[in-house]
Amino acid sequence: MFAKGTRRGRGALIVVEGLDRAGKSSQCEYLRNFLEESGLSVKYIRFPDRTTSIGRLIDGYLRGQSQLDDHSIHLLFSANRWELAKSIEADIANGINVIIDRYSYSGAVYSAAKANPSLSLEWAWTPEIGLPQPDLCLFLSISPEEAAKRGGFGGERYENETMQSRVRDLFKTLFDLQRGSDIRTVDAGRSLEEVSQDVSNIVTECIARVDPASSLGKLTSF
Ligand code: Z5A
Ligand code: MG
Repeated sequence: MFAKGTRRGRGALIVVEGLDRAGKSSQCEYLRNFLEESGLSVKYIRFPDRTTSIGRLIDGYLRGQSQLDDHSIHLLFSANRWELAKSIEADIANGINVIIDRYSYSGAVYSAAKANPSLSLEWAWTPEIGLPQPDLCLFLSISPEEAAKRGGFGGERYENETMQSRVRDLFKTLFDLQRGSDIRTVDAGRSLEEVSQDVSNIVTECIARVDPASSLGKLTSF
């Protein structure tokens, strides 16, 4: 917990990642409330941000209403992050803690999971280089069996067994390549309360550790 009004300097950038139905959005909402109740300023962003003009193109693609080349849609997902990058940096500099629901890690692995020979993980990561680097990435890990208990796949593109199993492997590969990043795996197959207890503990540690005078890093190449 944080004493009200005692923190000065920059906020922390916290990313929540994971497979389909791992509970990312539920945990982001919980975390937002937890930090607000602790007296901290918080903003919650989710990617894709379907409200911008780029986001609307992505939304149409995910719903199967439009067809796009794999590279084109990949670059739109990345552009959707770049269009918010400056405002994320400004919020962090102004002392706001920013929670992001899916980020560059999802961006790279979902596109690479298509197994398109000209869209490798490295190619997919390249447009992410230079975006704000999270102070913490929480990976909510869930088995396919536990995820299935939370309801069947929805109607959106990528919501099928083959994609999800490739995505699981690629997250591992990508995280192994992230030198110097704080990536923490949380067992998300437990109750909402158990998962949120771990999430709030890890985030509390992260916020306490971030040097208020430091500047936010940038994502780098492998
Ligand atoms: N995508 C991409 O390709 N490239 C990119 O750059 C980005 C994304 C950013 C849409 O993402 C797709 O875009 C996604 C990746 C791709 N494709 N797939 N698959 P999205 O984030 O908009 O998708 P979503 O539908 O919001 O999220 P989600 O991943 O499917 O769900 P979630 O946020 O992880 O879970 P939730 O909504 O919090 O919970 C799901 C259900 O489980 C819900 O009924 C909860 O009440 C329940 N739940 C949650 N936690 C628990 C626990 N602990 N116990 C029991 N039940 C629980
Ligand atoms: Mg979600």
